[in-house]
Amino acid sequence: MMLRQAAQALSRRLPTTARRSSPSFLATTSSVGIDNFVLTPVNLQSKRDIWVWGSPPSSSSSNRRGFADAVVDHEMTHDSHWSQFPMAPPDPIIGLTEAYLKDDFPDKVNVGVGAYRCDQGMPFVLPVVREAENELVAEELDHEYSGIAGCPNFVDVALKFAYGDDCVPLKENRVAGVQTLSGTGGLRVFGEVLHQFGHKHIYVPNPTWGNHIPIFTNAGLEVRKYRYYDNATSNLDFNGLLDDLQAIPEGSCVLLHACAHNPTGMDPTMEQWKQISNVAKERNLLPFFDCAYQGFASGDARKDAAALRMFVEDGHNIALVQSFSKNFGLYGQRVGALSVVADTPDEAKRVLSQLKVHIRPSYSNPPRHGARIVSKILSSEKKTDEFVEQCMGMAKRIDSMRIKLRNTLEELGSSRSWEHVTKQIGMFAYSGMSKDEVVALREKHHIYCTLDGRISMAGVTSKNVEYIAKAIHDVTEGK
Ligand code: KET
Repeated sequence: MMLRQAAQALSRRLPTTARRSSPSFLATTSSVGIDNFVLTPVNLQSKRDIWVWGSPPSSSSSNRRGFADAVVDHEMTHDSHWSQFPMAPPDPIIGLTEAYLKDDFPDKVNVGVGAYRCDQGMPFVLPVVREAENELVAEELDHEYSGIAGCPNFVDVALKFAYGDDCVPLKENRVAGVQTLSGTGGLRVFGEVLHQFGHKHIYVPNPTWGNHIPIFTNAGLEVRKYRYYDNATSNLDFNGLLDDLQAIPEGSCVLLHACAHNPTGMDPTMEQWKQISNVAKERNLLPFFDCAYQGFASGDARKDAAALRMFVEDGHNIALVQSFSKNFGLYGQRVGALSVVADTPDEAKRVLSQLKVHIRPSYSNPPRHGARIVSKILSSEKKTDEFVEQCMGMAKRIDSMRIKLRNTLEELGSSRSWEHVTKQIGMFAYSGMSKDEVVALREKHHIYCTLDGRISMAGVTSKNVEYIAKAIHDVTEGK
């Protein structure tokens, strides 16, 4: 019998008065037993009695504690198991959507989460995604479990999408790949596998996507930071970045944003990537690419993979997590992939086996529908071209909103420079607003963005851009 079940069974055997009434009553009760074990009350003075589970106690109370094989906390004054649960804070990104939905102000704006909206402010389904979906419905497919590693065709096309058709390790069958629960799930699986195979820490840029830190911490890794962005100049701190990478312990895993860095929107140039690749080589670092915005950086999904492709050409055995949330607009379908470049096909097989061993007790196998959609699109040249064009359309709309936001702020006579808004790429504008300004924006103007001043440009539209610019001007002017 499981310990907790046994404890509950024993608890039910106590007289109701003992379960519900004051600890002083319990002081008179002795041990009760089941299945040759006993559950004995100790620490009877406090409201919260501790029941010690194990072999029979001796008379002294210190020995009573000593014999314990395990300790079961039993709240005697409540029936609920959850009474000790404190309220957790809302998520810094998803929590904003929750707050936004509760706000009844008619002109409220959600520029928190990175989720694309069309110019009418509505969620957007790519026409090519709709088309693929309709075809899938007509095919009347079954809903059997997928394999632990997901849909093989999806993994195949997803890897080609990122690494390119000409990728040598792909051709040599030495890339281990699995379908994951989108980018987040892939990051978590690989974090846990790293930890299991001896990594104690992981290096992430400062700043980085907020969720990287709890993902890797919960995977058992210590999260350390390398310099990335200079707030004073609203630019990449490239010297700081290189210095920090040069100083970190050899063999460490370094997380890199493949393109459209979140939250800053500032990517290294290809020359700078080359220097990062060289340092990674010298220090034998493990480059781990998080690729969540392939298509949103340059507007061309193929070009946005240039940095990771260069690392592979340079001979790095990289790990890569891909998300299909933003570029394919499949947010809620949870479509992603995790892949690891190995030295040999045999090594790749062994890595794959470990990824699978890890996935099976976590969530068994990934969902099918979204992977089928991506698979259908990327297996067809025509549909892939349509996708590239439609993805480009999203990136262009975002770019036009960057220009409009910056121009409006300048027209309003802002004394700050907003040049970085148009220099940055991807979904976000890292505005440089302070926490107080962000809070004022929310409280006074019902505009929801993250506390670090990140604005999801994907939520800015022709209709709300002026309202947003005026509100930003209001909370920042004169400071
Ligand atoms: N990596 C990065 C860099 C990233 O910005 C996100 C999502 C993810 C991975 C994970 O996405 P997934 O849907 O699990 O594939 N970022 C946006 C959404 C979120 O916070 O969940 C965001 O920053 O708003």
